[in-house]
Amino acid sequence: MFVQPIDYFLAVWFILAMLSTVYVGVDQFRNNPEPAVMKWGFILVTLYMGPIGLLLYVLADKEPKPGTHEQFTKSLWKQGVGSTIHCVAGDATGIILAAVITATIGLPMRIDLMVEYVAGFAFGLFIFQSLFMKQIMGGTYLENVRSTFLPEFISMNAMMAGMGPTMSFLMMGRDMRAMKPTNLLFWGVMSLGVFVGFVVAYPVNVWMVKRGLKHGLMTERESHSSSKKGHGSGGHKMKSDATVPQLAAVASMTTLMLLTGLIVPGFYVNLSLSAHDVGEYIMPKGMVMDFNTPAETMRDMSAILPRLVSYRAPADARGDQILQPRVENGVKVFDIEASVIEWHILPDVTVDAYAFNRQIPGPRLQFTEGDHVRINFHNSLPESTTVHWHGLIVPNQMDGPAEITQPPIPPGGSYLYEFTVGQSGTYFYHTHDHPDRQQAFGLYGALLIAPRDGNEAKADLEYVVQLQEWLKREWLTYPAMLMEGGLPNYFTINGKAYPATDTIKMKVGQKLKLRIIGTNNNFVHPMHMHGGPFQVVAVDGQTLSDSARYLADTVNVGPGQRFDVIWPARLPGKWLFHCHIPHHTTNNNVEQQGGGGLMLIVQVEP
Ligand SMILES: [Cu+2]
Repeated sequence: MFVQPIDYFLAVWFILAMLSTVYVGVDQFRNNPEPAVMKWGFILVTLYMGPIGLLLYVLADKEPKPGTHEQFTKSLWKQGVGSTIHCVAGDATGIILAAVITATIGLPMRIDLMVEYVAGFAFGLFIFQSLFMKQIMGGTYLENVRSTFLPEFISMNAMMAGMGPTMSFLMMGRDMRAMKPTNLLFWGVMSLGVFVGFVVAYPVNVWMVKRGLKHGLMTERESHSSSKKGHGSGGHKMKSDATVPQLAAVASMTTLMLLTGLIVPGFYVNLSLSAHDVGEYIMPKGMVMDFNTPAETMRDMSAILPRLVSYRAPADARGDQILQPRVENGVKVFDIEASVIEWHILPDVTVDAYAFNRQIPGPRLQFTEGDHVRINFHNSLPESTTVHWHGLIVPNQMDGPAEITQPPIPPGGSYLYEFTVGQSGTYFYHTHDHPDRQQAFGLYGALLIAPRDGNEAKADLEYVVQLQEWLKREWLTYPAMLMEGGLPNYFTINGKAYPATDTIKMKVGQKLKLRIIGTNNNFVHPMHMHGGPFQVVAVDGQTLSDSARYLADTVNVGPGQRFDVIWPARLPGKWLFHCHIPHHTTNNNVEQQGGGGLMLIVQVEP
């Protein structure tokens, strides 16, 4: 619930709205001599507009001293407030009820708006104007419907001309929790919408009061009159002096305003979507969303909802932990589960992530060439997924691409991957269902296969490097991707950004083997070594022949690529291994202790 700053603001706002409403309600029934319909009008509007409703009540309606209500409420601006309150109370109640119902059953926004207009108009006309005013105005119910139709039409049009676009732009905006009545933000948008509607409807209400088309504030006292209703500012029976051309012009103008307010937002946001389509998505700032951006696009780029996190990893937790198999009838069996976790990429920076076995990167799978392996996979994510064994020759139905070789594994579902390992070298595994979203959230892990004959380039130490890009902003984690609004601001080696990355310790004369894996989604990272060149000994799991090996101090590691390199420690000191795109060695553009992101230190002792 409380995942954005606005949520805290709204909580305070609605507490104030409740207190304001209680005050207005108590004061209306204890001290204010006006008809019950106006009392309820102010109570409802204060509920919707909070302290602003209270302000209007105190400034325009609450008599300063007993017996002064008639005099106090006489001026036109206050009468206009009364007239608008009356209209807004009825219309907004209808609109809000309709909005809750249409959101719950999942109608598209543009249908929502029409239903809301009809409901608001009906509620205002048939209940607040005709029914509640009948006692005051006299006459039959039908006569009241007829006589209040035009003023209600004009006022409702203006009200919805303000409230409609407020709802369209904010509900279909960046934070689409506003689409669902179960979120505070929905009620915040309703409140703001009522306020904007009030402001837009106020001028025509002032005009209609002035021309005798509508009542403003009225006074109703019981003491002097035997007939309970009777006198107030100007009497309750009205005679309008508005001309037909004037009425036609005002009615046409407000109709035009209404149509503009309903149609124009559709040039900018997709009003064909419903609360069921996009109800809880929060989109990254800067993302391009237009009138035909599909719900699938929004789902793909939306943040992980923090309430979906099922496990918070300790700040010092490390990923890439070796997963020990159990052996069943000679088959190595590995259990892997995907779930939503919170992960520290720095001591004071967390990301919400999709993780294999609650770690980033996922657990290291170690096979030996010739092994028969079974991976018992369970999906505890809120969306479907699969696992792909990158670079391995496996039976096609074990390969992992969702929809292509297997149905996506639904939330709560499981899948058995089973194959014989015929290769050796450096590989990795990752999701193959919406990988632009899921792999960006952390679904990847190293897969290292030892050759049966032991014939591979050897070194004194080995270290696996898995690259990743993250977008963490405004307390939320979005999938980093090369789309507007999706660019990453954090970068990790093995789930940690420098200075939280490992320091590799070795001695002069020792050789270090780095297995660098492009587990990231977006960039080719030129991984560079200080302190002299390394020898590239394997590419994409394929060991190079002696004559094919080469010296370099930088390898361009693209997504999906693997490089095994051997670096001899020549001189003592702290030697850096880092990406050579300098932005990738910052943490949200900040350098900490000389860098950030894709950087680690190789500490060489004499
Ligand atoms: Cu880079």
